[in-house]
Amino acid sequence: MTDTTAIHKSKANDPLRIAVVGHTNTGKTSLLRTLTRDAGFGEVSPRPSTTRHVEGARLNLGRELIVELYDTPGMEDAIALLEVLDAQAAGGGKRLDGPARIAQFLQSPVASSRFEQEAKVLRQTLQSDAALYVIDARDPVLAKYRDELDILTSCAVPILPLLNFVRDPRADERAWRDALARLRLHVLVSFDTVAPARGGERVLYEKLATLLDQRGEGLLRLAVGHEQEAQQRRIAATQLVAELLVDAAACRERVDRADEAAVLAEALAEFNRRVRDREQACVDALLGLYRFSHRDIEATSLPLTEGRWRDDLFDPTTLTALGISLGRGAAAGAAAGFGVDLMLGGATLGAAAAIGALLGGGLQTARRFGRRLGGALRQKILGSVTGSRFLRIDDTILQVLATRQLFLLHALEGRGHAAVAQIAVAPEPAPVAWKGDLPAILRRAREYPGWSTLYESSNWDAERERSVEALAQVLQTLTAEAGQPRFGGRGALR
Ligand SMILES: Nc1nc2c(ncn2[C@@H]2O[C@H](COP(=O)(O)OP(=O)(O)OP(=O)(O)O)[C@@H](O)[C@H]2O)c(=O)[nH]1
Ligand SMILES: [Mg+2]
Repeated sequence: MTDTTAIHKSKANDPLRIAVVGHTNTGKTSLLRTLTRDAGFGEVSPRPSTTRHVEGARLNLGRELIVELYDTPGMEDAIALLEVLDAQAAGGGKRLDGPARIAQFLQSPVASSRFEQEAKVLRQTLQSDAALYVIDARDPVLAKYRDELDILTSCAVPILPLLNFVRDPRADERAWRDALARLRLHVLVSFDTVAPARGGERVLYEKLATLLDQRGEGLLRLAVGHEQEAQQRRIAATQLVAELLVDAAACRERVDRADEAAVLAEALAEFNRRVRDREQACVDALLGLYRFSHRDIEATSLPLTEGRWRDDLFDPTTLTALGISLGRGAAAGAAAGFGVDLMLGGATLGAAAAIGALLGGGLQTARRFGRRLGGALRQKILGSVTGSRFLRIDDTILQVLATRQLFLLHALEGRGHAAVAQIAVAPEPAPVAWKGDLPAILRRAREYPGWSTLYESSNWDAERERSVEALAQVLQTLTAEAGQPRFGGRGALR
């Protein structure tokens, strides 16, 4: 008899044990990263044989441990191993079934020498309730894969082949499906670990559950639970963006002695800094919510440098890249780095943002733009008007804020934790959060400066909460669909 006492199968109430196995470099560790939403799990690299030991990770539903996933080293020489297994079976003089053959191999000297890596994989597979066999779908169907599957099926645990890299144009899903069917593996799943399809995780767990029959019940609950978590995450994310937009739209800062250019310029600079910091806070919160970090964003295209948004929220090239055209006045303001409306005596000036240019660009710019704006307006701006003056964020900048956050949100939604390429927020074609006038909710926010947290004097009320909620709901419909968001299209903000 073969000694199988070292093999401990899980019991009915234990968490399920799933071994993640396959040829080297097919994305096994990457799969664990994505399923656990932990970008720090294990080591991932384009080099073969990166994972050298079995490493476990847990999938919980609340506090309940449902699944233990085991990452394993890649199998490297299945053809030679199969020869050894066949020779051992022939030499033993007894007809052994699959698991007994594997157990016999595990006790032989080669299992701790030449085939040490493969032995770790097989030991873990024997101890598991099922195995996910990860395939690089770009690879042609070669004999080595057939031999690997031949050996793995000998362990007598259900095997679910998982086609990885399916988003790559070289992936040949059809060829793999045919080849696997010939090996009597008819249930398989396509799952790109770097950019999993929405709902892909659910399909994976459901298919695995069918192979596990009654023991699959926990997986079905896990699938539902994780989808609910994803939905809650999306709601929380759109609330973060809605909060930012209401904060920014409502913000209005009174400027005393505004007729002094230097004072106003200083106030404008401070205002811009607060808007940028507020946007940064939203980015940080979104990254945290999705369990990503600043390393996941390309510093050049998403205007982030060293973990901070670069100071180009008000930069005309940012606006142009996002497909947002500026009115002449706003463009002039933006050119000088001030996307801010100045309200004089409570009324917004049409070309108000140009004031930023007048004041921020120094006397020379002031003269240049002042001439362009005409004498009367120039007079008005440069100090002959009495009464209150307020700074507030330009409509165009609000649109940029919304577009950037929605784009980031969309990228985070579709990103697996195995992804190594950074998010490049240089949308092509450029999405815009809305077309034309400011949406009604934000227009309304404009009327309630106390709703903003940009300056200390916040005065929140139930109406603000309702506005944030309503805005978040619109944002949810914009982000609910998979694929490229069309922010300006149907369902866009009005
Ligand atoms: N584009 C893309 N790259 C992927 C995908 N999955 C894995 N990779 C990359 O493929 C390489 C190998 O990934 P790993 O997760 O280390 O593969 P592994 O199977 O654990 O490798 P070993 O531990 O060496 O057996 C890494 O460079 C990954 O970033 C995918 O779905 N798409
Ligand atoms: Mg690995």
